Order: sequence, then C-alpha cells, then structure tokens
Amino acid sequence: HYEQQYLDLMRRIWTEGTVQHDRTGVGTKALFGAQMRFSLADDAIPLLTTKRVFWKTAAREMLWFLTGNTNIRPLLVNKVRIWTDWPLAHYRQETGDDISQDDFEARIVADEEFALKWGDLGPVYGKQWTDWPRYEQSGSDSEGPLYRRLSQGINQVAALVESLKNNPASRRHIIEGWNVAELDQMALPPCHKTYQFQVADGKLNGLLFQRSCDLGLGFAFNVFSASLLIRMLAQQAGLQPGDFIWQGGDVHLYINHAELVEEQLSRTPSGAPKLRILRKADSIFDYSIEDFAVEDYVPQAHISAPVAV
Ligand code: DHF
Ligand code: TMP
Repeated sequence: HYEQQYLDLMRRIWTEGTVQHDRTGVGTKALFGAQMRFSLADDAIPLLTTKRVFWKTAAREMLWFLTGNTNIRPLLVNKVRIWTDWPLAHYRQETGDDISQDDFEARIVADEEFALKWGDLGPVYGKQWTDWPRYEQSGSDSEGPLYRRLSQGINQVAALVESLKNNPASRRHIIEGWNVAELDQMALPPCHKTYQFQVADGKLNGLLFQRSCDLGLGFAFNVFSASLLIRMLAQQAGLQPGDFIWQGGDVHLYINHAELVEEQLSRTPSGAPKLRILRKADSIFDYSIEDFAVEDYVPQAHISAPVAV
C-alpha cells in the first residue's frame, strides 16, 4: 500500500530521529533527506487512510495559491482555518490584544480594512507563483543603474502550462517559491518550495521538494495538494498523470505529537481512494472546488494534534 512508505518513515523518525530544538520551541525528532513515490495513474491519489484528511481544505488552499492571493480572508470565507495562527500571533504581539481565534477570524471576514492590515501573510506561495517580481532599468545616477519594479511580474504557473504544451522535453519545468530577496517579508518562508515536472511517454510526472516537513500534520495536506496540482496541470496540457515524487529535507515529528504518532502507527492502511476531476476548466486558474470528487475514501478516524506556531 502506498501509505506504508509514510508509516515506515514515521516509525523511523520516532525511534531514530535526532532531537532538535526547533524555531517554535516545541522540539522535534528529525531526519534529513527522505523520498516517497506515488502513482497517480488511473486517478489514484495519495490520501492518507490511517486518519481522515480534510482533502477539501487542502484543495481550497491550492486553489487559493493559484489565485495569487496571500491574504487569509478568502480562506476564512470558505471556513479554511489552517493559516489563521500566524497572522493571529502577529496581531496579538503587535497590539497586546488577547483576542480569541474565533473573534479574530470573524473580524477578518467582516472587516475588509482589518483584513488588509492583519490578514496578509506577505509575498508567500500565491504571489511568487503568479507574480514573481520583475525589474527594469529606469535610469541611473552617480552610484550606477536605478531599477523600478514592473507592475506585472512573472506568472510561473501560466508559463509552466505553456512549456508543458510547447516544449515537453524540457528539464526546466519548475515552479519556485523561494524568492530569497523577499523571505524576510513572509509570515513563513515556503515549505513546499520547489515543484518540478517531467513529461515522459505522454505522462506528467511531478516532484515536490519540501525543505521542512511536519510529518504529523502538514504532510498529509502537502502530498494531496501536490498531487492535485499535477492532475490539473496534466489535464490542461493534455497528458496522463504519471508519478508523484515527494522529496523532504528536514522531515520531523513534533514531540507533542506522541499520541498521534502512537495511534497512527497502530493502524493499517486500507483502500485505494480516487480523485476525479469532473470538468476540464478553461485554464489552470479556472478550477473550483466543485470540480473535484474523491471516491472510495474510507479513512479511519481523524486524529487531532496541536500545530506548532
Ligand atoms: N506549521 C507547522 N508547525 N506545521 C504545519 O503543518 C504547518 N502548516 C502550515 C503552516 N504552518 C505550519 C500550512 N498548512 C494544518 C494543516 C495544514 C497547514 C496548517 C495547519 C492543520 O491544522 N491541520 C489539522 C486540521 C485540519 C482542519 O482543520 O481542516 C489536521 O488535523 O490536519
Ligand atoms: P520552519 O519555517 O521553521 O521550517 O517551520 C515550518 C513548519 O511548518 C515546519 O514544521 C514544517 C511545517 N509545514 C509543513 O509541513 N507544510 C507546509 O505546507 C507548511 C506551510 C509548513
């Protein structure tokens, strides 16, 4: 079963991982460098079955990336709460206001100005994917050339669809989130930072390099989302889905996920969920949540675990 790779890595990290004093202060057990492969042929999708994964939340997040938006407001309008913690921590720190998560989220939804000021994550995934900054020389002074930022940046995703169609043999099919010059403006530097694609035998293979992976929480979302992205791109480029390769850098389990880890490792994966895309959208930017259906997904009970902020 495809999920065995995940459980094996989880067991290995939990028993043999090095203890790390990570940024969040929670602490992790970590292993550096890991790979998993999943086939996406015949609509197969690597959704974890040893706990329920809210795949629609992950799909809505992916659709939000593709809009280029970096504000949590459109997520919250759709009841997607996975990104609230970071703007909330920032707001509490700056204002000293000990607002609850519910009240903060309600205010972001109700008050557009408040959302603009406090709901933005900075130039994260969506921005870099669809509007990577470009500059042109606008003059010069005694110090040398002067540059101005162009109003329209580079849409890497649109360019990728074109390159998949027009130059399939390319080894440069990449979406990059790691804009070194803008990392300091981001609430979190990108975790799923590089996507590479390959066209072979009429199939689209995709690889995700994830520099930092919360194996108990984020991973389940990341593998589903990346697979969904590959499926949408394949459909747009007229290709069949091939393999998805997940490559992790610092792969870790937070110390406070002991209950999740013990419970999940006691379970056995089962079934073969399928992802159907019900319609071919006009472009990679025109999919909506109603276009996706997951079938044959009979997961075991959800396991909740605290997220390290
Ligand atoms: N920080 C950390 N420490 N781990 C992460 O996985 C993480 N992920 C981020 C941002 N920062 C992060 C963005 N993605 C959840 C899932 C993905 C995600 C953030 C949070 C999460 O809390 N998942 C829960 C609840 C899901 C839900 O409410 O729909 C889960 O049980 O999967
Ligand atoms: P870091 O920036 O210090 O590496 O912290 C980011 C944490 O969030 C780390 O535990 C990895 C996790 N994470 C994921 O696993 N997947 C994601 O998509 C995101 C945004 C974060």
